[in-house]
Amino acid sequence: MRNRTYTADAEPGDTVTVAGWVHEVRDLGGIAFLILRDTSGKIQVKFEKDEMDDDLVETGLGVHRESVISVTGEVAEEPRAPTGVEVTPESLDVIAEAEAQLPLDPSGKVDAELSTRLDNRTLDLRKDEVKAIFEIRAEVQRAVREQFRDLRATEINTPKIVATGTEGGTELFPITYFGKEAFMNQSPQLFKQLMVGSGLERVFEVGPIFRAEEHNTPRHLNEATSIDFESAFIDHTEAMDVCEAVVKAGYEAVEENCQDELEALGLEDEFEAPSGEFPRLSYEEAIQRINATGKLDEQLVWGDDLPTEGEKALGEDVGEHYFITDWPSEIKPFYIKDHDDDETLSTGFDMMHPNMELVSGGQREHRFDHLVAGFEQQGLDPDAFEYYTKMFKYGMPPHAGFGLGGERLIMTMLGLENIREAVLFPRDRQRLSP
Ligand code: ATP
Ligand code: AMO
Repeated sequence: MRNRTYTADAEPGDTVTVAGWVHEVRDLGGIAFLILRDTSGKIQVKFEKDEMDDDLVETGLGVHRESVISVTGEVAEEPRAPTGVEVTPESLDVIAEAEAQLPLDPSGKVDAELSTRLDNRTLDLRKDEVKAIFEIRAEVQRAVREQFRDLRATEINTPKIVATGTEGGTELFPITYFGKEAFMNQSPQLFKQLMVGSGLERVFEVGPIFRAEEHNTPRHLNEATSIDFESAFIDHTEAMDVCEAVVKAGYEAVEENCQDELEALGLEDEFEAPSGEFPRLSYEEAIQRINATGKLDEQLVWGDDLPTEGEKALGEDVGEHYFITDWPSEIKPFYIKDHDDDETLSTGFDMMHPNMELVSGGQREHRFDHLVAGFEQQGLDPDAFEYYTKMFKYGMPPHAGFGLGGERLIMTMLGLENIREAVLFPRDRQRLSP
């Protein structure tokens, strides 16, 4: 529609054609109002029954809520209208009539279950507070990309159909690939590492990862978005610096550019970009502090992975984003490098929003012999990874990086209770369509 005006741009005195959805019709007798909604906002359309063409009034007031219409008419100032202006229609077209019964109420007056909302995402995203989540998600991704570009990283795209997994065999989705066994990729880990040895040196990717997670939880998806970074010639502490900068850039962009969206979510007063350095706790300190809270039934000992309740207790204790560093080597994957002076300690790190894990990363094992030995220690067959290991024989620089969960970042930033709210069409154990 070449001559369309967005409702937010309609100025008094203009003759406009606005197009959008019928949000509400209020018939007060002699006068009636239709509220028209488009992506920019809402506008009041006024019907004065005695002064207007009967057909126009009948069509305008008879149309079902959520139908798509266009209205042409003059804009006038009207202090009693919700936005201070209104349109008096000269003509009105019903472009796509909606059924009278809707599976959910986009005006938000009637609450709907999350599953009903997810089954009807098109209608669900007509609500300002739901649309706001995805506007914010887009802004965070834009800011994250810009931050990586400022750090001279090159955006890459790696295959999602692969021959081997990297993050634990039980979480793989197998597929058939021309009669051969293949998998949906769990992480771009090995590909991003291969690229730091290429002429690119420093890379990032924002893309899907697939995990056949064992549990259906409010913070696990079976298809998630991983924000990955990898760079030659940096160590794990520098990777942590980048990780912190990227997360802060996301928050700052939202604070700067998404005030309307924060308001739609009721977060305008409480939203705050993190300032100051994220504390860096060693794993050893972390388990001591968790034990000291007394919130776990059993005390943690060196070598234990941190249970969900432990993470929660520590998060409450620390109260801000923080890193956990120096994990025991045995609970970190084969590609993570150990400390040179203590091979029981790894350079792996996690970054926590106080409520949950957002990031894993570390310095990588770049020495061919150590890498192959690491595979064997973790019971993996180095031959299956030959496409990866062989490049470590031809000049692989020291390197480090991390993977940041895109949906967990949005979920924790906006205080969403369920990670599915941060995904348009989430994939979980029960949900394969839409
Ligand atoms: P990673 O991405 O490294 O797997 P994660 O954040 O997914 O980390 P956590 O969420 O910390 O892992 O979970 C730790 C362990 O607890 C995992 O094995 C996970 O499957 C399990 N777990 C998480 N939530 C639940 C739950 N509600 N019930 C039972 N087990 C759970
Ligand atoms: P990890 O397995 O910890 O590390 O994944 C990195 C981050 O991705 C997010 N994430 C998920 N989010 C939602 N649902 C899931 N099922 C899910 N799985 C992971 C989390 C997690 O912290 N290769 C390493 C990264 C690296 O070392 O560079 C990796 O994949 O926020």
